[in-house]
Amino acid sequence: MKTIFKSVFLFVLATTFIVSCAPSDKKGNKGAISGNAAQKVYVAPGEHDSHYAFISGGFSGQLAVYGLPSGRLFRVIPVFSQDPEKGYGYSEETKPMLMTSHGFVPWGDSHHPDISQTAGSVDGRWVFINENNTPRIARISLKTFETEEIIEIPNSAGNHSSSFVTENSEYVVAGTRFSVPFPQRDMPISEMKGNFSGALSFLKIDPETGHMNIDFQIKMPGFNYDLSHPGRGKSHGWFFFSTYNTEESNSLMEVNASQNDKDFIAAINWKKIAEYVKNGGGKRVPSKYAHNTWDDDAHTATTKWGKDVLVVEPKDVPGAIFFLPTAKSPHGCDVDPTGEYIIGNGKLAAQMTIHSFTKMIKAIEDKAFDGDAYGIPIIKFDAVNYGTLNQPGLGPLHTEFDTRGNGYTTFFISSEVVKWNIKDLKVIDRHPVYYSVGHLMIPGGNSQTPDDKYLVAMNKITKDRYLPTGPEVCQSAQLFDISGEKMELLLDFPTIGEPHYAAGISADIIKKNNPTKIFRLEDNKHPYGVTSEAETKVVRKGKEVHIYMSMIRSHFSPDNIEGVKVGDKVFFHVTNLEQDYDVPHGISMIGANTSELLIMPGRTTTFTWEPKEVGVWPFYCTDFCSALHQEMQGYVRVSPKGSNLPISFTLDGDVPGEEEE
Ligand code: RUQ
Ligand code: CUA
Repeated sequence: MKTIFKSVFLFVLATTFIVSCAPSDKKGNKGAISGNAAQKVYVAPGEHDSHYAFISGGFSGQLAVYGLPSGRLFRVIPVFSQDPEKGYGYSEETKPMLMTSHGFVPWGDSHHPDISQTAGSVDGRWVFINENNTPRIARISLKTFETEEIIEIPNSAGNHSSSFVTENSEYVVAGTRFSVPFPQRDMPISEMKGNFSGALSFLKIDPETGHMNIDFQIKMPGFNYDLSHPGRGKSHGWFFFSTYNTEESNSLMEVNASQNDKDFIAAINWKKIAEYVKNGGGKRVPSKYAHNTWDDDAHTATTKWGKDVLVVEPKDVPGAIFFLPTAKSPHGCDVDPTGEYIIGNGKLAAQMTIHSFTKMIKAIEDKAFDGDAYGIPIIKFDAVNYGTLNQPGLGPLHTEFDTRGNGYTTFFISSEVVKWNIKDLKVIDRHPVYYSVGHLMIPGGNSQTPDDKYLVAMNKITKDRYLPTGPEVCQSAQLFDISGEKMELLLDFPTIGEPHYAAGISADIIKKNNPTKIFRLEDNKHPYGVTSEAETKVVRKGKEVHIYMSMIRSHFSPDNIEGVKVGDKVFFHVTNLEQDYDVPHGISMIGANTSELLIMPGRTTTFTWEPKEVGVWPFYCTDFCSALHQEMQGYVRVSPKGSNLPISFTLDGDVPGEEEE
């Protein structure tokens, strides 16, 4: 009996998926584009897009920057994965960014970018993004478009319900998707139930620098914590996390974690817990984690090790944590701009659950509870539920909002975006997407003030939408104009990796942040930096050879180096003496087991080279920087191991910095 149920269930899931990808294509594929769509996305040569979209790369581990409405890709910001294009994770300076308690981890799975907020609106200072696999949160500066900080989340696994930011950037959160032994220990997997925990971590953000610190971790029951969003406006001070696998099963999850008709949204009064912690509550538990920060003056990252975290047991803070019953294995957990409605998208349910914050507060006052789970009160469904949206589509995942009281929800299985009115729970419009949409994004859609002209749907499957490129076609985004009653499809554009989520903002806000354009050499605080060619030199320290090199259009100094031997470890510390933005130079060395370096103006960056063979080996600039870029090159002479040829270095036959005779 059990096996029959299982196979029927799997069959239903499999068929709905196939259906989702095929026939909806015919309709609306071409016809959906109205006559002036091209005009609406056309950004004339030399003109700027009106919005930035920061789209996560999923399994690429990075964050890509696009313009809206053009859909043009401007930059891929390396975050959790090595990037040979920029030397990120290869240069000695950036390697510490990828350090974790498991050692150097060269890859990550980036999911949900969220822009910092001030007074309930996106402020364009930083983007936060979570890493799912080896739990981490990164902070990217929108002044430099570079990753400035990565902090590891201990006692956690599959950091999925992350990295969402409260309305004044007080906190950014991380919630574990997989429950695990807390602290980790050797135990039978079959004894999971009741013995694993789910850590929900609250990281404080420094309002000036953006620096993150783990303020506290809540040790929740061993469910899966899938997604989360902060309360806002009237519900500011609360955070909501969707859960699934309240069954606490550990195998064949597609069946065993889909038994309960309702799972929960966990409502967390973080203000109350922060207060409790401030007054000495909680217990410090040993936990090792890496905290990597980038120093923009020394152009170098360093790793500090966290040794413990403050752990809060729910039972110790009564009145701070509640469960809201929500239809079957909810995925997305979204809060509307007013903060009143909390939406749980039960991906396996025929309905979406809309809870009311006002009702929730009243239910808590009235103690309208339906028992508890591990001591956490479960609020009666009717006491908290505002209503349900019945059969709006198949497989609801995520919801974003406009300022006119509408929600926009993605449906993975039926491949569509549905627009609905939150107050009267009526569907207003639906539009097919191509295909199998996951997230969607409205710029500022996570705030009190969505900038609601555009909507971007991010799709998992593209099939016939682009020229074929072998067994996989890129994933893609689709841009809609949502300013009218009906959604209007304007554009398809391909994305890097898997676009798990995005954050959007008006370009003016970021331009106002005045990205730095001049990089003064005096500001270079790198210990191996030089401020002029006269300071360049080569120094032997035992088997290490340190080259203090400079680069400027169109040569290196020094450019001829001798006295290096097989068995040496050569450090190229290379300073770009250009001071104007957009003038990087690159460098690469034949046979180096690392990437090239792309060095920004005013910066010093280091790579290492361990020559294996004697000879005269060239290096060159990898970025076409000037008319004489092809002349930007040099040689290193490598002598045998036992050679006693001393180190020497020249530029045009002279030692840099020494007076000519
Ligand atoms: S989760 S669809 Cu990280 Cu929905 Cu991607
Ligand atoms: Cu410097 Cu090419």
